[in-house]
Amino acid sequence: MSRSCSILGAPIQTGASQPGCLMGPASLRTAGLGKTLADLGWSVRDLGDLSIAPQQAMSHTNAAIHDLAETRAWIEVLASAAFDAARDHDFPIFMGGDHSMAAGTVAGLARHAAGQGRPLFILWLDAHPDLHTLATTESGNLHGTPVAYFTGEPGFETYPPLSHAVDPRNICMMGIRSVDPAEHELILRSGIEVHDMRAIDETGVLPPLRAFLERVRAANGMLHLSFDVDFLDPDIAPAVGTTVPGGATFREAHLIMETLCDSGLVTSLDLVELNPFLDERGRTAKLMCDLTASLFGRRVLDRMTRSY
Ligand code: EXY
Ligand code: MN
Ligand code: MN
Ligand code: MN
Repeated sequence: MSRSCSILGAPIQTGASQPGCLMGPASLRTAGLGKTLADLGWSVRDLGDLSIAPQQAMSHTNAAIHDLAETRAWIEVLASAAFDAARDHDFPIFMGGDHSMAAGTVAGLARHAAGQGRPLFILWLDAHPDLHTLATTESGNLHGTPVAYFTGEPGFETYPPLSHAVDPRNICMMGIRSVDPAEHELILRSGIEVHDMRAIDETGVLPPLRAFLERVRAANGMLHLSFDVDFLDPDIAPAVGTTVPGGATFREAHLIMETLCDSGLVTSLDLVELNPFLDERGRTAKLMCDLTASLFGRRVLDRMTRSY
């Protein structure tokens, strides 16, 4: 019996500075994400796109913050939808939309994992740690805050109350290369495992990834992969509003996804920050679909032996 996965769109862009992420789910569907996974033998349920009602503006003492009411509404809707999707499917996939959506998806997944009596681990592939609180963000772009929120940092009174926080020691970040001072301070005291690009240059992606996966396995953990397009080098993935030079290569990214697949430990996925308005004939969307295919079992040799 094939394993079931679901794809669910979250066309949110209020957390970002550059509009366009709201077209992310449509672009991933156009790039053939559902069919790609079905061709690999998965039963795929497309759950459509989430939406929120119009919101009354909410102010905050940090005047830089914008779209707080919309972000709060999205987090609420996403936390509930993620909990349901994790309950009903083996492998829920959440298509963004900017990375503020992970405040909702991870909150819902943490509640689901707690119900299963299992810890939730997070692999965060990103150029940024997204570790600002509402007090420390200087840009006011709330896609820079999800990790601080779902690890239970204080200062998120205007966000939905968190039912289960993620233990920061269960978070591994890879690809980091743009960190603000307040985020650096939080990294140092939180226990989050951070492998920035300098460390990846020195060790390669496999040693830290394998060590983290052994921790997940030993704890009988559930593992959520939150994949920000800007983890990748902008030369291969230009369709994102927060590009940072010196990102992961095509092969580093596929090796991570293939290793995750071989581990059998990943239980959910965010694909976030894809901005089709910045794409070049859909090549970033196609790359994200191909990387997801590597996570779901596609291998070059298999493809070569399969008759087309
Ligand atoms: N740290 C910067 C800020 O807070 O605005 C940049 C955040 C980029 C966040 C993107 C989703 O990864
Ligand atoms: Mn489940
Ligand atoms: Mn991010
Ligand atoms: Mn990022």
